[in-house]
Amino acid sequence: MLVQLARRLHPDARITVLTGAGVSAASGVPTFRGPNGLWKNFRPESLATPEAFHRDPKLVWEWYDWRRQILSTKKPNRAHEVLAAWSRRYRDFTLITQNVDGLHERAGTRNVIRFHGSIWEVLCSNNCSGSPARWLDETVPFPEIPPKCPHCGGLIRPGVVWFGEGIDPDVMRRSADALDCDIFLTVGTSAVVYPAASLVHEAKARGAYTVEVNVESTPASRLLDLALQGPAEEILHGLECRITRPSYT
Ligand code: BJW
Repeated sequence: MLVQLARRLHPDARITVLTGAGVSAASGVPTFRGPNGLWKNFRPESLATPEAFHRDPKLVWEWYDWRRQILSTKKPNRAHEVLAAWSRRYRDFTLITQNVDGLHERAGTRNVIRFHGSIWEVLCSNNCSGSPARWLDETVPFPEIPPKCPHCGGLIRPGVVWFGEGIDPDVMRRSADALDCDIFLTVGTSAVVYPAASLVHEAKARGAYTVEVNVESTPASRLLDLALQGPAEEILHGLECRITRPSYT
């Protein structure tokens, strides 16, 4: 299987990869769903919606501040490294990530589309005229929760996409462009959150060879051309060995 897939990943191949929380699992970042997932102990509607933020910004910020503290101690793993190497090697490579953790960027990946934003960016919830649309703030932990806008003194919010919020139109357009590819890999995502979950199906409809890498099967598995079951950090490493050393067994 990996040998045949490695052959498809030839130097002129147009490659698009969609990643989810499973890609960062080996770095020690909790996933959302599953036995040890974040939603096991926290209800999404209490924490990851605009209504939750409006109702209790302190609670929501405590959760994000806690996750930022965890993330600040984590490093990219072998899955991030392989994808970063591909982004430098292939002329036509796009990485669409649902992850907000910034680990793809820290691994040196080029052409990353952050589908659900970044936990390291913030924006003024008043949309005040004195502040940029969004800005980087890597303060860990925040000295005051909820943190305030340095310009208007109102609340700032995490630069992520919550349930019920639309995907940034420019992000949507760039992602749609990347669906015209030869190979579309979906890696470490439960494939249940839309519209991200529809991307692989659209890529297949446009003619891409579609591959899933996941430790378990998902609603997408049986609809794709190839489903590889196993940890992303191991499967992508094995694939990279076969691409760079064709005699590798
Ligand atoms: C491994 C591994 C290893 C573990 N190796 N694998 C159509 C149908 C039904 C519902 C909807 C629909 N369209 C829209 C909706 C509503 C909603 C939605 O999808 N709900 C479903 C859950 C039912 N979608 C939205 O609300 C979206 N907005 C929208 O559609 O707006 C419409 C609109 C238009 C115009 C104006 C206004 C509105 C927004 C969705 C935003 C999602 N946000 C979150 C939080 C981000 C911020 C934060 O981090 O706090 O994004 S939720 C959470 O889920 C996060 C993730 O990016 C996302 C996906 O999760 P992911 O990455 O798949 O993680 P897990 O944990 O689910 O899965 C991990 C996987 O890894 C598992 O499969 C493991 O097996 C695997 N794994 N170790 C390989 N080592």
